[in-house]
Amino acid sequence: MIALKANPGALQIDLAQTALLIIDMQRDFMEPGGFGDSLGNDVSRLRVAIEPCRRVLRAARAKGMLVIHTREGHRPDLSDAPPAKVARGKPSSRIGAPGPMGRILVRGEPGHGIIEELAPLDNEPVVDKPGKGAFYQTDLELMLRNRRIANLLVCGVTTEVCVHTTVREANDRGYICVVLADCCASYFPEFHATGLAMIAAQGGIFGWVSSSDDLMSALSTSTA
Ligand code: TIU
Repeated sequence: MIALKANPGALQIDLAQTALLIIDMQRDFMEPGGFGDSLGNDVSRLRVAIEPCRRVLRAARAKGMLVIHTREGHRPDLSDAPPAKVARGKPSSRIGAPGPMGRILVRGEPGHGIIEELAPLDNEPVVDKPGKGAFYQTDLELMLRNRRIANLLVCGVTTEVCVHTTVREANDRGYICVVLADCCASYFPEFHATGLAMIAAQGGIFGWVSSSDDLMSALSTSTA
């Protein structure tokens, strides 16, 4: 068990029932020439989350926790990409269009891959998702159920889009979500701050918000 400082209140968490969920730390969102860039964003803004994520990932592996990575993207034939999603953005840089990291937001292309700093190990599941939420049209829930997971430590990008959507989906399914604030980032600092505030508001309407530092402190004094 660990005792974790969090907003709106401290939590007791059984690590055996806890997974680390790292959302979409892909080149497509974090490097120039990918999907995030094609939407007109300053992708350098997301890099602040890399080191905190790396620290948390290392700690989770050391504790033997289940680590699950997600990637947003589509089949090469785009059959799983809603036309309404593809139609948004400049025609020359839409989903499926060629870019410097391969076809934008397409599975198997260099841009779709998780950044090297957070590369999954062979024994860590990678969930490919066609939407913003990690539960939509994926087998994530089945994997969590099979492992008796009750709590999710959530990291990744972007705070108000894929992290938020996933936390909302998880919360409705009964999971206790703890979002690690400095392990998430947004192209819009104000959305990051407000997105986190929304999670913890109203007594934790969607979950809890903590930090990599608070997690490290809690892990260093864990009782099991
Ligand atoms: N655009 C944006 O902020 N995010 C996404 O499109 N996907 C994720 O957040 N992964």
